[in-house]
Amino acid sequence: MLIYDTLRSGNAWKVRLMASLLGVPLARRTLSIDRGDLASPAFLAIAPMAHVPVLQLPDGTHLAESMAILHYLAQGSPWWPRDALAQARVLSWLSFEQDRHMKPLAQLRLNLALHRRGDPQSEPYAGHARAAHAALQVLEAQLQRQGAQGWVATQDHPSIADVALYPYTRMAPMGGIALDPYPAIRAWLARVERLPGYQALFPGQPERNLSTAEHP
Ligand SMILES: N[C@@H](CCC(=O)N[C@@H](CS)C(=O)NCC(=O)O)C(=O)O
Repeated sequence: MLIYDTLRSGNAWKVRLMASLLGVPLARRTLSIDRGDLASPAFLAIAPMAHVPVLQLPDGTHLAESMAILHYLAQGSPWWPRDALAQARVLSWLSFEQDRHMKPLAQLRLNLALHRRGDPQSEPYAGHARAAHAALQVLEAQLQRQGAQGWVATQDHPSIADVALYPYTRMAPMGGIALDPYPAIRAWLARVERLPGYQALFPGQPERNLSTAEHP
């Protein structure tokens, strides 16, 4: 299979991380938003939503949206529980990630760190920071409830909810959101990073997870 991504997309990082944790080989076609690749007719033909990540499936068709792709990749593995209620709990946290967690954290990182534009004290960035901290407080409380051995939505084995929530939580400091007030989150990030098959944003270079350097 092949993933269409961009160099720094956190949503695409979820997919590469999932594939690596599952031991599924994934080829990579890295596009550039600045070059206009995501608006090109060729990309829109396979990705009507005009966003990465997009996964090319073995039959040559394509699948968009990180949550859908994680769900597809994890079928038949312990990352997607068998029990219907356990599945529903995972879906709750995927929904939280898309609705309340990813957007403020992604906007802060994109504008303040990657594009170096915007005043963190002014709107909309101050509002994004409030929303980001509110989301991290929810995640912190959940991880504390789950206990030191538990995961975001499951107990015995991590799920696609952990994969979905990892990248933008990990990169939160890039957008000025320090993780010091969130001890359970910091312990959970470290546990994810110790999982066999863990893959950094730049494979093999975990020290660059928060880097803004331009070179690939
Ligand atoms: N809900 C989507 C969000 C995908 C998304 O926002 N992708 C960004 C990169 S991280 C993108 O393609 N942006 C293109 C643009 O802004 O033009 C998902 O979870 O996959």
